[in-house]
Amino acid sequence: MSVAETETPLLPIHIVPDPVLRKVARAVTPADMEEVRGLIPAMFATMYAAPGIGLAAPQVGRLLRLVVIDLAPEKVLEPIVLINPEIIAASDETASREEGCLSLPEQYAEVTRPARVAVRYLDETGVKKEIEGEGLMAACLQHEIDHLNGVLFVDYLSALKRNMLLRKLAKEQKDKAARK
Ligand code: K2U
Ligand code: ZN
Repeated sequence: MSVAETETPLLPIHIVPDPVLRKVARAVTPADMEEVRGLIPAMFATMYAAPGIGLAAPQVGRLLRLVVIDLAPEKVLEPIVLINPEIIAASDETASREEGCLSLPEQYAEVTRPARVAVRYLDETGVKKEIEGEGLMAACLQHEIDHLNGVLFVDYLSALKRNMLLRKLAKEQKDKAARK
């Protein structure tokens, strides 16, 4: 653990139905970069501690188009910072996988998405990058960019399944608060 990591404070992860999770985040501008440089290590520390493999700024209450991803938190760390990410291509072929979300703790459901995506973004130094993802990376890129548009994985479920999952989450959050 570097000094920075030990001193990086964890950020509170907002939980559904917090309205911040349903808002559209605004693009990061050069004026935001000082705040973003502070937010990035705190978001990575928060994501690794959860644990998770992705985290979007709206999940920690900041409506900025900023995402951090690391698919291999337990092996060699491969941290990726995506500023103002946009999907520029998506395959017609789809893939289904069980998804979770740090903002809907302990809730899982199968989600079908394009199997491969290409994403254009700025990295933490403001350099334009492009990344292609398939498998778990494709799902994670789409899941995180959805967060920037106020979209959650439950939105891809039938109304019946979505409402069952949201009711179960609300009950579990209520029971948890009662145990405190
Ligand atoms: O809430 C989040 O955005 C973190 C998500 C990222 C994610 C969801 C579905 C599919 C890919 C990525 C997860 O909760 S991180 C937890 C996790 C860990 C390993 C595999 C899948 C999900
Ligand atoms: Zn999520």
